[in-house]
Amino acid sequence: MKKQIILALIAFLAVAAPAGAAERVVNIFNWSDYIDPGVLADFTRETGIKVLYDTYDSNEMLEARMLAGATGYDVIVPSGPLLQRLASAGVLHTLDRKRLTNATNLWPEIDRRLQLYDPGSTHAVDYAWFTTGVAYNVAKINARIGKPITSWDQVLRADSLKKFSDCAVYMLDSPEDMLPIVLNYLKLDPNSKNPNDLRRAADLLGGLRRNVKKFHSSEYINALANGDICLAVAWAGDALQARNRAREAGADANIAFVAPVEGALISLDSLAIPIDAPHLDEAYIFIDYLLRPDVAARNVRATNFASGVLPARKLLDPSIANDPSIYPDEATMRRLFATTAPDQPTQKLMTRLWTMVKTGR
Ligand code: N2P
Repeated sequence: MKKQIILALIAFLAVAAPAGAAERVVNIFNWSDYIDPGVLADFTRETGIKVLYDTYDSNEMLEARMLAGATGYDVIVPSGPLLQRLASAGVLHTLDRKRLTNATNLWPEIDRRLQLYDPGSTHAVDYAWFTTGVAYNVAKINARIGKPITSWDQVLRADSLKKFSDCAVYMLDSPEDMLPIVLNYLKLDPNSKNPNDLRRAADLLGGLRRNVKKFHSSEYINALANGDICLAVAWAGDALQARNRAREAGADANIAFVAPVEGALISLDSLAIPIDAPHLDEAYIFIDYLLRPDVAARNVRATNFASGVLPARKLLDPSIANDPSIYPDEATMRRLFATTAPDQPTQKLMTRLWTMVKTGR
């Protein structure tokens, strides 16, 4: 009898033990087209931690999830203004930098810029940074206006934009990108929270609606690469991904990206941990892995977004490390502007204006 119990116990343990040694996982919620998939596979190979990976293409999507609570996510990637809102709402874990041994690789200048949103860098580290400009099909634009895109004037004036509507234009579905760009174009403060300024910017964009095929923040990569559209207001790395996809497919679409002369928005996306992250240890291990220079360099190669990890740059081919669309030169740097989070009433106004821009109502 005793022997039977012991045998049963052994059998039970043999079955239960592997399940009991709970599989380690980390739940990641990141922007689409924002990582080298090989990095995720290697992370699991090296650490034994399985990655569950979900994507989004707007801060609004991430914010809605976060405000609904209990996301189950361990690492999220908010842009600056959303980082600012989430940190002040108290829904982010306070980082223990001692647990991020690779944080010493962070680029001091980029870290400083991130502190505009997260004073003291207590809730986040930079993942990537980039400008928002114009991506276009060189041949199709040249056929229509006989020159390249250099100025926002060519995109934000209805009579100019109209010249491209037959080959199709996309704009980002992102009020936090589009409104500041237009404010700057109108020679207003790009960071203005003045309702009248915001209304003027929205009116201008609303006036362009009939020449915009779609407001969307991720489809333009393939649409440009396939030649389905000829121009998009675009995030730098995504524009270059479109260029590379076209090249790899042997398509004749030659895609260029420009940060226009009037100046462009600089944005930073950060790595943060929700306060109720179910796998805190794994979240730290994952973030620390992304801060490894070789890993960060792989992500730059795959995404064409500059990394906040400074030594990664030295590991890149000069064609990437010295591409001013990825790592802007000094002159471009001076023409870049950043924005901060609007307060809640202003955010509401921006959301309402954005619906009007897209629908006319
Ligand atoms: C990646 C887009 C990330 C830039 N496709 C917007 N935060």
